[in-house]
Amino acid sequence: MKKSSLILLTLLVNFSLVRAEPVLTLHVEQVFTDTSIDKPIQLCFPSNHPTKILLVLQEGRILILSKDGENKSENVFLDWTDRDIIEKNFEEGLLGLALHPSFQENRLFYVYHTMQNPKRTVVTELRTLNDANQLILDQSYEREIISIRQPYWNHNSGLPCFGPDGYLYLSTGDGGKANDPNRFSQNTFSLLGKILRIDVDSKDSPLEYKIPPGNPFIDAPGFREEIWAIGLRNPWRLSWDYLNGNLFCADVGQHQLEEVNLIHRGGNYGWNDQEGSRPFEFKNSTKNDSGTIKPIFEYSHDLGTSITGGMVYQGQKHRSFIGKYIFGDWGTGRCWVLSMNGESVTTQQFLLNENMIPVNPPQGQSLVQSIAPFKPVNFHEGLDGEIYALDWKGRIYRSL
Ligand SMILES: [Ca+2]
Ligand SMILES: [Ca+2]
Repeated sequence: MKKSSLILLTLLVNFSLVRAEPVLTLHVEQVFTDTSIDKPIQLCFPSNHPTKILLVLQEGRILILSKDGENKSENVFLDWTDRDIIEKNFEEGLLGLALHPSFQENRLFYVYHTMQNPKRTVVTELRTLNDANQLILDQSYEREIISIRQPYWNHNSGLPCFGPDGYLYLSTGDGGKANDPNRFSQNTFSLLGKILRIDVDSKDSPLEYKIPPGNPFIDAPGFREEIWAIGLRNPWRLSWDYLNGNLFCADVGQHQLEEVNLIHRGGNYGWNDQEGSRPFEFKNSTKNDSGTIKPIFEYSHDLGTSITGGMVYQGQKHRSFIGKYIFGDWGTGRCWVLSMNGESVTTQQFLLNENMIPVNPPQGQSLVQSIAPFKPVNFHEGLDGEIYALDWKGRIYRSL
């Protein structure tokens, strides 16, 4: 394995916080340097194939990486680059993959992706061939689970995940454009700007899924019953802390604040009446913020411009990270680690970017001009407890 680009990431204590923790360090290296990677979105770690890692590329392909070996010949698992999935390749494309909780037995998995003509986002169920030794897509099988019409090319969100309850959670963006002009996020007839929860193991015809019992708006007039929570803008990356049952959701802000939220059943997360904990600057409703759920953590646009949600580390290898939420900012490359006590953040610590440069822009310089060598798009924990970080610019880092 190549060990070029050995990088040291150092966590600094932010002294403005309640409690200082010992300085933590995490050493990482760039891996899979012999694979051509463009706009990586996600890694997936099938537990029945521990030596293989699936790499989702936004362009419409999924590659199989050999965990420890060389990857000189590209092993393509899925290739949809000939399908009409992308008009603008900034936020459209293949946006997430979730293995079924029983993937080992039923071989099912779910991709979340855009489609064109008409513009929409879709969850498609796929499966692998019945071969315990290999990971091969069954080209004969495909089932469209849900399709959501998209008014604009941006804010499609992505990265669905299964909850500990076995249901599929999906985070959808507000449909796009600035300001959520149609107020989809607060419109309970719309599936845009929401967290959805659906049961993909059953069908309630004509749906290709079932509304799980316990969804908060069953039989509520004026509500789509798929809705689990409302008021999100572009919630990139849902992830579970399985130990505490917390569902983390980062929500990308517009001009002011980037949010980390804990998603509660039936909750309203504010957009587009609030951006973070503040009233939205172009708010056009008279609603006050009572009843909306504030972020557990937020940062303003002097630190970042587009939050990338991460994951709570639940492995054993890097013990000082256990139970902490690791995430970053796509715009500036800055990364954070939050320590939690139940549902509260007790400390935040910064991670320097890969060049050991603090990513605060110089005074008077816009963030667009600032140095952002690392564009975090996802964080993962491997089966072996290693921490992975994906750089949208085509690099994958793994802890040592
Ligand atoms: Ca959209
Ligand atoms: Ca919010």
